[in-house]
Amino acid sequence: MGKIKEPENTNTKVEELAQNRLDSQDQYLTTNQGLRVSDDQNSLKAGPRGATLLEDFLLREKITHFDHERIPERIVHARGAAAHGYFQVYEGQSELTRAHFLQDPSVKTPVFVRFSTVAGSRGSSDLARDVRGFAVKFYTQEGNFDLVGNNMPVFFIQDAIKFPDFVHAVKPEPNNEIPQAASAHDTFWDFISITPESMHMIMWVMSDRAIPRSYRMMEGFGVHTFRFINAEGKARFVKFHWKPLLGVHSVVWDEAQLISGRDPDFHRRDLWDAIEGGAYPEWELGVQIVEEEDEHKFDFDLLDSTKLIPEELVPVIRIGKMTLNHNPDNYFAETEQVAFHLGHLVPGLDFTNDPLLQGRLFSYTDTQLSRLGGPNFQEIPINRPIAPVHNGQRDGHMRQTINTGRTSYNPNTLSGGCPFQAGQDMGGFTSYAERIDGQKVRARSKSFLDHYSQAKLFWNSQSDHEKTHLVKALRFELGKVAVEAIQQRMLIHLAQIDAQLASRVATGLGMDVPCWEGVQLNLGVPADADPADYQPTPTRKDVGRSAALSMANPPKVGIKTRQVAILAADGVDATGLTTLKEALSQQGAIIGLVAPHLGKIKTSSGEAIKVDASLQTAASVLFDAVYVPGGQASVEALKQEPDALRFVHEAFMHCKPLGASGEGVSLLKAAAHGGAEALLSSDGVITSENTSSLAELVTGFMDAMEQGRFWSREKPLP
Ligand code: HDD
Repeated sequence: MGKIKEPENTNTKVEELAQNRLDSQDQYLTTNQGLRVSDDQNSLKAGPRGATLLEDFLLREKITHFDHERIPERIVHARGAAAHGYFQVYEGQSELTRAHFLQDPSVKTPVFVRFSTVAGSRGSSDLARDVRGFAVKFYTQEGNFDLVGNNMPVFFIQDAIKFPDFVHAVKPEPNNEIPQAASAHDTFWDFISITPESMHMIMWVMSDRAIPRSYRMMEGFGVHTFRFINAEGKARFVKFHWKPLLGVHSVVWDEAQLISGRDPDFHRRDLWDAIEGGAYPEWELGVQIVEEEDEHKFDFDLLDSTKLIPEELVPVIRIGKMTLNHNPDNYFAETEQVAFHLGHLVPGLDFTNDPLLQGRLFSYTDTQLSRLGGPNFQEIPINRPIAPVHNGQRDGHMRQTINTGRTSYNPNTLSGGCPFQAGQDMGGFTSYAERIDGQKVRARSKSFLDHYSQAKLFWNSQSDHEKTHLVKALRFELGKVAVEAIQQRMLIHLAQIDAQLASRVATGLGMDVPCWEGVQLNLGVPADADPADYQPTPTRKDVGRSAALSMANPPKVGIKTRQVAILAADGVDATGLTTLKEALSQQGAIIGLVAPHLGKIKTSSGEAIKVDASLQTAASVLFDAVYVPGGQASVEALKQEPDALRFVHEAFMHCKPLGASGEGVSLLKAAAHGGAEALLSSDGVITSENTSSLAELVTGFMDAMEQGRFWSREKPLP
């Protein structure tokens, strides 16, 4: 992949990290003490065949360090990939907030962004059906601000005290540690089936949002309601959104499962390659603003993280743009050691009383203490703010800073009172003076009890194919559940969301939808509470639709970075291939020439061209579209390859654009399972046996690529 644009070196954080980089090119091998090593291949022995000597400090240092290379993986979000970049606001937001990084459009605030899956281990597949983490660290001039969000705007639970239960339920089951990175098992659905507050999130996780095409093509959400506070002290509620400029795209479940085998690093590789190739991913930062006096005007509670604010009620205003333009130098040093925390905040922002948010405020620093080994994790280069750090905190494991002077307390006179406290006018953080007056209770607000209306809103807002995918996902997940009572309870919940949804899922399970009457749902009501106070309220009648919740109509943004497989063998039509490659490259698409073997193939004009992948190393699931150029010998050779026929068939099944010219059309016919004519007349299959109209054909193929997928090919699902 060639560079489209030179990487911009505009990132002050990346520059700051330079002092910690180490390049060993043209250097001697040394110990950690700087001693040059003469033999790194043999340990010190009593004779060439004798025992190894305890004295061998070279051996011991090397092995000791190796023995301690691993740190605990994150308890959730263990698998991730990250990149550096910058954020710029479009225009000053002083009316909304006094946050410095949101004032001046000329300021480029460095960011480090880590994307992740939630349930799987560090080595699990990128393509698990799961929520994706979307954590952004802004290195602002006022200190670090971490926006630790997901690619879904709501969450499974309303109160942080349920988080360990939720995570234990979704993680591999503790007796046999099965299954890895999957929610399709009994403990997850057992928990969910008695946790009605999860139903809205379940709709999102069973939708294709849970299997993104790329990290670059996901939305991000801060989830909670936060506060913006301006210089006059006026506060407003705010919800944060990230809108990808490439639109929101997903793969289909069958494809996701195949990718997990073919390339478990699919998302990680995609992000890396895009940045290396200069196709920098971009997101706009959007905000939904609610005036404090409007807090109670919604039929849901702004403090409830299982609810979103429909964009039709409060529009998303796009206030700035984030660009990722620099890959990390070292995965462990940066991506693994980065520590995010909602409590990393800057003036102009503040929390709300969302009970999920409040609990998170405890968890994130706490977890770093064991994950990164002590209280000095903020000194690790990737976590260091670019703003100066001065305080009386001292010592602890692995302290790096050499604090000078006698005082590490405040107030003091010996250091003239330094470091000084900063008032608000000097950039000091002050908490929003929210009035709080309440009895100490363990309770859930009744305003949190409508668990089904927004789940229905999501279902209503999906297009037909999205609904079908959601039904299929539930059939898959619940189909993997062994205990029938769990499946029944889930069907009861689904029926509260939509009768058709429940009956379609039930058909797949070979069950009937049980009626609610007489079924005892244990909803986890506290021991001495009145169960009546915890019953979900019925789904609202007036639930409409919200276009923003569907992925069906992504913006037309061209085909830049879209991957095209060209299937060819010796004798491929030289003119056809050149026309296609030139047109695709001009639009920024990435081409992979896939042939029966690696090395080179000869075109019809005798030119030897390099093959990018063989039919053994590639698969259609790693591409967005497939094209078969003409050339009698080439196509005849491909027809003899079952892998080539599968390549085409799979791409067709996954509703991807297929193109073929000249003799290439006959490969498509040979690969058709449901009849050649049906395949050729399907949407998104662009073919012409007549090579004189090649340019037109290629344009049609690229239009199809821009459209993405052709869902009309899917078999209707009862
Ligand atoms: Fe969390 C990591 C996002 C609820 C406790 N969380 C973590 C990461 C993301 C989120 C993106 C990975 C950060 C990284 O890349 O290093 N978490 C969320 C969102 C939530 C949420 C959007 C709900 C709105 N989380 C949540 C709760 C708790 C935690 C309720 C605990 C009470 N989360 C953690 C953690 C993790 C974490 C255990 C594991 C690794 C880490 O923090 O650094 O503290």
